[in-house]
Amino acid sequence: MNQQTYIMIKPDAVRRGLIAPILQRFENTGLVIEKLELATLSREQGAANYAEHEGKPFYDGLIDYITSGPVVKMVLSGPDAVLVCRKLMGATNPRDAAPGTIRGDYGLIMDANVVHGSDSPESARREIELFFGA
Ligand SMILES: Nc1nc2c(ncn2[C@@H]2O[C@H](COP(=O)(O)OP(=O)(O)OP(=O)(O)O)[C@@H](O)[C@H]2O)c(=O)[nH]1
Ligand SMILES: [Mg+2]
Repeated sequence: MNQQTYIMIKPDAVRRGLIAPILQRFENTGLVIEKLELATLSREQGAANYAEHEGKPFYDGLIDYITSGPVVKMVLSGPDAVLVCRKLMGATNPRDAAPGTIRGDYGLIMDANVVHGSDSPESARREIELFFGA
């Protein structure tokens, strides 16, 4: 099923100069990059993206981190784009992410796990509207 997903290269990866190799991984799949923009998230945008985690012990640190510097925001599209990107990214904790996945190859710790990707088509719609408008 052709669908869109929202992907973000997180601040730690941008700081480390990893935009190009990470973009390459997504392009290698054959998914189409529909939108691409460098920006620093406001605290409101960070909070909206991670609303499901409000109140958890790691929440404040998560918002500090995601707003700590520029991110690369993207919309990718293609067959099963949400699932394809989640598989390519690997497990949330880079320690558990398989080699060959983006988090497995470029990440070390849960608090700075390199990339964000929508976890369902519904999340994708919400996040694309949040970050790129309707
Ligand atoms: N320190 C800590 N951070 C967590 C924990 N659970 C989630 N996080 C952070 O919160 C982010 C969002 O969590 P989830 O949405 O459950 O994981 P995810 O969908 O793989 O990650 P995102 O693509 O960033 O949304 C993760 O990427 C982690 O950085 C936790 O138990 N401890
Ligand atoms: Mg998530």
